[in-house]
Amino acid sequence: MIVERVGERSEVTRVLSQSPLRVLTPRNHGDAAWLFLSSLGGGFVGGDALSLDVRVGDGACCWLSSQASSKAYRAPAWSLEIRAEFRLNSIRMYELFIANKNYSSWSLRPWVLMKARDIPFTEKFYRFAAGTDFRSFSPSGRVPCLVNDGERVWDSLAICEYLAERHPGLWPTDARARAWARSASAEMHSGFGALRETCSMSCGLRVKLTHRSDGFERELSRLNELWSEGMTRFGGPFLAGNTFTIVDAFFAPVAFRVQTYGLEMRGHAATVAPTLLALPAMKQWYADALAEDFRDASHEDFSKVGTITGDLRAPAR
Ligand SMILES: N[C@@H](CCC(=O)N[C@@H](CS)C(=O)NCC(=O)O)C(=O)O
Repeated sequence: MIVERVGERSEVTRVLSQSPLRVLTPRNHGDAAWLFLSSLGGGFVGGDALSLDVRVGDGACCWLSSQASSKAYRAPAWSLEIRAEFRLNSIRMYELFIANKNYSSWSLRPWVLMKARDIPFTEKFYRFAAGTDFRSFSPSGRVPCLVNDGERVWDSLAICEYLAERHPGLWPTDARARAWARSASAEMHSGFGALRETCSMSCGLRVKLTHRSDGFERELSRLNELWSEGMTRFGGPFLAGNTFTIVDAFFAPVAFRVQTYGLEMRGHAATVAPTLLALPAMKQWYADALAEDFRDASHEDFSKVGTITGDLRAPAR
């Protein structure tokens, strides 16, 4: 059983039990997580032996008990053995490896998800620069990469899915909204190539586009359609309802692109980028991006797509 601090609360982030033992985790009004031991046989009796491994992370607390109906029955001839190992503050923080906030759209996805949903992590920042080998920490040689207790997870989609298994509610709880959110995130992950190529993320720049391909126009219109659909079907203010979920994290880099390139978003789709940009987590990313006084030449050439009309970043050193 693993209990971790998530925002103001303690949450059970992993529980595995071997039949006939079951562990129930009802929601609780306070901030401790509740864990109730239960057995299919209706209670614990002499001769039963339980072995428990409980890990409680930094700042988290839990209540561990048995259900009233699963109490230990008196059996004088046999003893009931419960071996429990509690490891307190033993959970290491997630480490999230990312690159330049001004440019790294893929890094932004898990970063903003974890910030907006109060999942604590240590940021490991690496600059794009000749000689920086991302393979020293990421198997694909790309960012983002998440490290948890020695386990490495790379690719923004895999990272968000990994987090969703451990922190309830990162995908929408409503099944229809969840199916839509998964489809829209997958479409963003594997599609929108022309939009990505024409409008590479550069948070601090303002660019007037002069070259817009047919593919780009088609994708911009698809983006309008997709965002409008999310807003009208699930009622906003976020893409799949009233909570910031993984689908919003997937489109967070697009919100910066809308701002940089002045992309035309119409009707219900027009509220999405301003809502995302107003989030404290997005404001923090933006401020950090603007403060970067280092550049990567391969991300600075806009001559094929338009003209730079503004640069709000700290001067390059
Ligand atoms: N599909 C990957 C793409 C990751 C990716 O391309 N990251 C870029 C930075 S935004 C990178 O690490 N580039 C370094 C390189 O290509 O050497 C994901 O979703 O995480």
